[in-house]
Formats: sequence, structure tokens, C-alpha cells
Amino acid sequence: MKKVYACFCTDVIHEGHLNVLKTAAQYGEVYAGVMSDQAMVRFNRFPTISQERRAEILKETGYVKETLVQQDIMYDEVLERLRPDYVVHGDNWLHSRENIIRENVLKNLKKYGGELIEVPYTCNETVKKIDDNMREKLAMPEFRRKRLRQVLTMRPIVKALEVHSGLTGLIAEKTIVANNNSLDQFDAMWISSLCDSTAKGKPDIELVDMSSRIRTIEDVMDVTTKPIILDGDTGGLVEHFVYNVRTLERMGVSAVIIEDKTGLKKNSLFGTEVEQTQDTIENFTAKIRAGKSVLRTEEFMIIARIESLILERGMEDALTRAYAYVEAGADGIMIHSRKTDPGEILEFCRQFREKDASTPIVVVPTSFNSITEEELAEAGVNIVIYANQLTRSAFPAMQGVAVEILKHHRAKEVDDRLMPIKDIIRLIDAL
Ligand code: SPV
Ligand code: MG
Repeated sequence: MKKVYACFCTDVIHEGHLNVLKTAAQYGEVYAGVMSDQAMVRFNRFPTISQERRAEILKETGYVKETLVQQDIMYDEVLERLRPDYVVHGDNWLHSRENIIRENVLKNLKKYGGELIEVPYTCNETVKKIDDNMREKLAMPEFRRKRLRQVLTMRPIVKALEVHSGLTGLIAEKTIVANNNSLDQFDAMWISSLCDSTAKGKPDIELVDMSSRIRTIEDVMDVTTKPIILDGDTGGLVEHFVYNVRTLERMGVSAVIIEDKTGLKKNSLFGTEVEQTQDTIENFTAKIRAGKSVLRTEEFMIIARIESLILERGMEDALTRAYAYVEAGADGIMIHSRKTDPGEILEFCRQFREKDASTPIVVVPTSFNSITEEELAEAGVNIVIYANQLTRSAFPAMQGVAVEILKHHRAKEVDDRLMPIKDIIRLIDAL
């Protein structure tokens, strides 16, 4: 009997999958791969059921002799282990970034003379509806909220991109690249106070109030499924913070990060050039405790942000605060720095990790941008936030176009800098 292998990344079996399985069964005994959760979140939809359950539903189709977990996006290990005579796959990967996976399969099959069978992809109204339903499920608060905690266990480092509108949300949601023989995408979104304020032409001083911030979150949530980390500034008055925590948790936000400053907050990247007051440990731990005490789920995270390095209060102060905030219930620590050298961030991580191996560490490498995600992960960082790059790239692009239109008294000269109208229409999904 010939061995046939087909790998699946799905929570629901529809006629398209059955078609692949049926074809596979015609060639021999079917070994069905279940893409591991860790691999799946790199390039595909986030799984809403466990990989064990995903294996069971494949078995239940009746076509499968055995199921196994494929740990990596690429097929090297699984094909070496199984040596199937055939690999069966839908032909949809021919015209997507998943083409690099196809190349990998062909390379591996060639080593021992295996063959690739491609089944025409089933694309009809029913399949589309099932697909849309899966996506909509992921946008629901109960799925989205817990996803940050889930992804923290699945990825060596969680990558969050700043978003401040539906459009920027779509960029974070849909951007996926084929790079270094792998596929990659952002894991989460950061709703920055700086960029949310800037988008409204306002300064980053907690002037844009929570009702307006919530409006931004709603706009982003309407068109995305990825988890949201909200920049909660100082968290405001404890009496207000508890209400806001409840609202954010109910909406399906995954985490709020609050910084240990008080009074009129200014953006941290000003450092000591402007007057900024750090809160006392006593007040700030009381705020964390109050926030934690009103939570209704174990999923929502309150992350404490330490401004000691920004305000040049020293490493000792930063570490003392970190341990105190964790003791008060903080679900993570964000350590910030405006130095271009990542040295003090790495030193903080080293010392913090000596006593605390598990509390997630968050960093925002705006100034110390030479350090790579791999180096940060190595140092014990769990979440990296690209906090303002979308806004900072869009503004000069838009301003440049405005200047050129004024110069030329028409828009023809800027045409080659513009996204085709067709592409921008296609960017937005119709219901
Ligand atoms: C933000 O993005 O608003 C932040 C990060 O708080 S920083 O601007 O670096 O302070
Ligand atoms: Mg901010």
C-alpha cells in the first residue's frame, strides 16, 4: 500500500478538505498532518480549537489511517520521518505566499522520488461562508481577549504593531511576508497613545479621553481579529481606571499597559527634557491591585510600565518597582528606555530574570532599534512593540504628496507614488 500525506490547518472540515482527503485515499493510505498551533499562528488563521481536536475531526472523516502533528511550516522534518509516496495539497498555494511551502515540499519529495498531487481548490459560496464564519468567530471578544495569553505560549517573542484606525488595523491583520525560508506576520496590535493622539492632531498628554480611545479600538476591532494591547497612559484616577478596565475586558481587549507616572503625562521619548513626575510605588501598586480586583476573567492582562530609566532614576529603582508591581498582581512588566543603545534594557532583563523567570517582559525599541527580535527573545523579552513606525512613515509620505500637488497645480506628478484605486478598493472586504 502506498503512503499518502496531506497536512491541514483548519478548525472545520468542509467539502474542499473532503475533496483533498478523497483524492488522497485514491492513491493509498492517508496520513493526515495537523499543523501545530505554533506553526499555524505564523502564517494561517489562529486555531479556535486544540490541535488534538483538529486531529480528531480529520480522523472522523473516515479517510484517514493515522494523524500526526506537523511541527513546522516547512515539510523537511515530516517528510523525512514519514517518506510518503505522495503529498496531496489544494492548488491554492500556487498563487499565494504559501508558494514557498510548495517549493519546500517539491525539494523534499525530489530527494527520494516522491510525488506531489495538487487538487483544484474548492471555492464556492458554502466554503466561503464557512471560511468567513471562522474569521468572524476570531473577532468575538471571548476569542480575541485570551489570544494574547495564548500567543505568549506559542511564539518565542510576540510582535505587536501600532494601529490607530481601521486601515492601519488591516495592515497589522493582513501583512504577511515570505522571508528566510519561512512566513511571518504580526501577532498583536498596539493602540498607542502617541499615535492615536497624533492621528487626531492632538498632543500625547492624555487629552484624547477614554471615550475617544474606545472609538478607535472599536474601529480597529470591526475589521481585525488579532489581539489588542492598549496603551492606557497612566491609567488615570484609580476610581476611573477600574471602570475602564471592566469596559476594555468586556470589549475583548487583551491587555492594558499603564505607566507609573502621575500628573500631566508627557510622552516618554521627551525623557527629562520636560517635567514628568513618577508615581510612588505605593500609589501605583494600589492602582494595579484595584484594576485586578474588578476583572471578570483570567484572560485580561494589566501590564505595569516602568519609567525609571526614562526619568534617569537608575536600574535599582526600576528593579525594585518591577518586583513590587508583580507582587501587586501585574501580569507583565514593560521596561522603557530612550537610549539608542539597548544596554540598559538588556541589563534590566538580565537582573529581573534572575529572580523572576516567568512574568512577561514588554519592550518598545523605538530608540534602541538596532536590536533584533531574536536578541530580545534571547534576553528574556516576551513582547516587542513597534509603537509608532506606521504613523511616522505615513506622515512624510502624505506631506510629500501635498507639497508636489501644490508645486505642479495638478496630481499627475505624484501618480507613481500612489496606490492604484483598484487596490485600495480591494483592500476592504465587503460583507
Ligand atoms: C506610545 O506609543 O504612545 C507609547 C510608547 O507610550 S512611547 O511613545 O515610546 O512612550
Ligand atoms: Mg503612550
